[in-house]
Parts: sequence; C-alpha cells; structure tokens
Amino acid sequence: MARHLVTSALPYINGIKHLGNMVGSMLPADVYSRYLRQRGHDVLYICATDEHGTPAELAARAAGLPVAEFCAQAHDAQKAVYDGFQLAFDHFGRSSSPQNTEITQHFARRLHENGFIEERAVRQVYSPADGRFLPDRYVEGTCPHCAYDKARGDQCENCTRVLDPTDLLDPRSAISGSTALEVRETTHLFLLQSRLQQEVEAWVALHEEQWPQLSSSIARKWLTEGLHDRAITRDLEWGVPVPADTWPQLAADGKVFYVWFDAPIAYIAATKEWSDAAGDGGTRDWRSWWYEADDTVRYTQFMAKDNVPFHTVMFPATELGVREPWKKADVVKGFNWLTYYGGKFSTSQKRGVFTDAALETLPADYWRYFLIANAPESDDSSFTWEHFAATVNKDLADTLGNFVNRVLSFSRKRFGDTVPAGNAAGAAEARLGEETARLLAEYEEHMEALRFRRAGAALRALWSAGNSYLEEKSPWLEIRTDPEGAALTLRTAMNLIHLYAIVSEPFVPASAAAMRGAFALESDTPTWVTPGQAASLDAVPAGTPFTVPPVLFAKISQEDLESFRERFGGGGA
Ligand code: B3M
Ligand code: ZN
Repeated sequence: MARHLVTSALPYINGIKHLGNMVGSMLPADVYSRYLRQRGHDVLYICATDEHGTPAELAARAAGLPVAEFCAQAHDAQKAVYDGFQLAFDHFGRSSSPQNTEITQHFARRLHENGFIEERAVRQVYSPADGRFLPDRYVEGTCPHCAYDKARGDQCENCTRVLDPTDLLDPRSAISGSTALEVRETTHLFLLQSRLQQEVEAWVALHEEQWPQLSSSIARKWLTEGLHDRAITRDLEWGVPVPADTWPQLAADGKVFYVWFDAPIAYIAATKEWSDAAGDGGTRDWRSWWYEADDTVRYTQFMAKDNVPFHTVMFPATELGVREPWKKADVVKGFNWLTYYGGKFSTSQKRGVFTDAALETLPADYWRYFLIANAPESDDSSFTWEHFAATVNKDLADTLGNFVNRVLSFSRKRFGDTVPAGNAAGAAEARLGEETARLLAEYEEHMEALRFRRAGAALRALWSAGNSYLEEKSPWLEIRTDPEGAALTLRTAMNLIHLYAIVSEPFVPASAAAMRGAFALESDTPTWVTPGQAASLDAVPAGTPFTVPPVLFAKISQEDLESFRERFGGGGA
C-alpha cells in the first residue's frame, strides 16, 4: 500500500467550467483516485477554487457583488456541479482561505530570506479617473501584434500572445472606460527565478521520465527559453496581502500577491483546510502529506497543457527557493485540448457544453465515460454530439447496459430470483476466464500509467468479451435442449456483471453501484479483484438472490441528437 496525493488544477472562480476544463483536470484525477482507493491505497484527492486575480474582481463587478460574496457563491455553484459529476474529492477548498494566506506569506518570507525576492520599481498603467493602478485585465486596448481591438492587458485572446498592459495601443480602463491613462512608477516584488534555473533543470531531469511526453516537452521548451524574474505582486484589493512584517511599505500600499503565486500554494493550503475541518487537532495530518513527506507519498498532478509550465517550472522554482522540504510533484499529467467541433470551447463566448448544462441534459456517467474514453492525451480530441451519441449508444447502452439487463431479466424469467447453479464450468468458461484476466491486466497497466484512453479501450473490451460469450452460448436457445448448460451460462454472465461493477467504478460510479447492488451477497467486501481471481468467475455463487436494476443507459435517439445540436449550437460553427 502506498500513499497517493492527487491534485487537479484549481478551477478558476469566474464561471461554470466547460467539458474541456473537466476532461483535462478534475475528471481524470477523480478516475485515478477512485482506482487507487479501490486498489487499497491511501489516497488524498485535493482540489479548490482559484479565486484571486483580476478576472475574479471583474466578474464580481459584472455580477454587482462584493468580490468576497461573489466568490463564496461561485464556489458553492461549482461545488454543486462537481458533486453532480460524482467527483470524490477528499476536500474541495478555496484559495481565498486563511490557510492559504498563512502559507503563501510564509513562502514569500522564506524566499526573501533566501535571496530570491527583490523589490523593483516598475512603470505601470495608472488611471486617475479610477484612482488606481490598472493591472492585467484592467486595461484593454489594441494588440500591437495583430491589431485586435479588444486585447486584454495580460494576453491577446485573438493571437494568444502574452502582453503587458503597457504594450497595448489606445489603452482604456476596463473599469471606467477612461482613456486618460498615465504610466506611473511603483514598486513590486520580483521572484528571481533566473537564479533557480539550474536547480529547476536538475529537478526536471530527475523526474521527467515519469511524465507523459507532453509535460516534459513543455517543461523543456520553457527551460530552453530561460527562466525570467517575474513580478509576483499586484495592485488589487482581493488577494493574499503582502506581509507587513517583511515589506511594511508595500503592505501599506495595499499590494497583494499575484494569483499564479498563491494558486499552487493553495494545493497545500486546501490540504490544511481538510485537516482543520476534522476539528479534532490530529486525525488528519496535512503535514505528513506535504512537509518532509517520506518516500511512500507519491504525488500526481492533473492539468491541461496551458497550466503545465506553472507546474513543471514555476511552482517547482518557488518550492525549491523556499529551502524547506515541501513535497514536489512526482508525476505531472498534462492534457491536450478537447475541442468543440474542432473549434475552441470558450467561456467568454459561451461556446460548447458547460458542465451544469451537461448534467441537466444527461446523467453524469454518460459524460464521464465519453470524456475519459476520448481524453485528449496524445493529441487534441474533438467533442461532437454525433460522436457522443454514437459512443453512448454503442458502448454504454448496447454493450454494457444491454448485457446487464438481458442476462438478469432472462435468468429471472427462467430460473427465478436467485443465481442458478447449472453445470460446472467448461471450456468456453475457461476461455472467457483467460480473456477476462488478460484484459483486466491490460486495464490495470494503463491505469497505473495514466493512459486513460487505453484504459477505456481495455474496459470496453472487457464488456465486449461478455457479449461475445453470450452470443456464443446463446442461453435463450440453449435452454430448450440443455437447461443446466443455460444456467451455467447465466451464472457465468452474472459473475461478469459483478466484475464489471467493480472495475467500471472509476469510469461510471453510479451505474457500477447499481450493478453491484443487484446481488445480495452475504459478504461483498472486495474492492478489487486480481486478474487471477477474475479468471475463475465465481465470486457470485449459485443461490445468491438478485434483482434486475432499471435500464442502466437510455439510448440517445435521432430526435434527442437534433435537439442537443440545436440547443448547444453544434456543427455549424
Ligand atoms: N486556475 C486554471 C486556469 O484558470 C488555473 C489553475 C491553477 S492551478 C494552481 O487556467
Ligand atoms: Zn493579438
């Protein structure tokens, strides 16, 4: 048994996330955590909302709410959606927690003591009309590279180039629209990442072998370009304040840390929230996961590719510069993009399928399965309603759901409401057992290696093996001439259902629970089965009472498909 720390990139607070966000961070982290828990490991899956920064302030302003209130509501709204997706976090915290203030300030003090933070005077956009400096997205204007006229101060959404507010042509305040802007000098804290370049390089070299190619190539690209010193404070009201004991003047000026400085630290802080929530001062030891954690803790991070540089280079630089034994990632699992009909999902343009709307449309298991089985791992992958409907109908409704229902209903009709005994297992069952063991081993191998698409393919193959066996034996014909043979077939198939319930749980937890609940086993404790155990297909003995669950997956009809396309604007983009 090992201890597994799992985190997924912290969803930003400014709105409900789309399916692309879900598939590249929280969902695979949940699938992996569930799998590890089933295998008997000690797992801690931590996530939180990322709440600081200009987008939060601007979203609160648009909603007409004080930013703290906006974030509290938005946190609860996101949490409700994740509950709906059955994301089994151990804790879903908030980067605006007091715990994060405490640990972020501690990190900053230590970095300062170690000579990695320096005050520098910078020239920044100031708006007399607004009476404040305008960081990042508070300035809008024309992109100097592509002439897009709604470029934001931090980035041009049109050409994706990273910008500084002073780069913009014809700048205006995003708050008041004022164009009477000035450039004034002010002081900010800079993290001297350039001094940590070699250490980060050595750390990456030591770990990248365990990472997918996507993560290591991004890390290498950033390291080749060289680590630059970076401003880690901002002139905002909402954020972790610069500690007054160390920087009295900056604290008096109301400076707060930049959102990307405190957000990764919130992984640690949310773990402390988890500890503190126990309220008993000891049963949950957050430090044992993060501070001087021993070799038994394995830390896996999940995120989309745009977040990979922060996790493979910048946050490690921070952690290294602190010169304290904080746990660093062992594996950084990065994902490519999920596209919507080949184009971008876009929060700002409301293009694509958002997670709340997805749940209003169909149960979580449908989404979980489709998304993970088509996870954008080696390349981007595309969501289309046609592909989604075809996958649900074929894999979930026809292959898994139909098998479960057909076997249980038929057995009940012919043999009553307990598992029939029938003949002893023969050659067909031995072949099926071998095939099942082989596929289960394959499934485990891909899960351990975080290859979700291939794990999905192995799971699907396991379901198909049951269908092939059933076709081969055809108990509905067999029963006419050989009832004992038909009983054996059904008992074997019911054992497959029980196995499917266990191994499908990470992908489709609700359906797995329904499958498992069909059997009234005297003791049904095993959370996992080894390929060897699976081969014997005898966990559910003859005589076990069972019920027939309601249809597990409803097919998506042509009419449904058209209404989804209409409602969500598929295809014609
Ligand atoms: N909040 C994800 C994003 O909004 C970002 C992740 C933070 S992880 C520490 O792109
Ligand atoms: Zn541009």
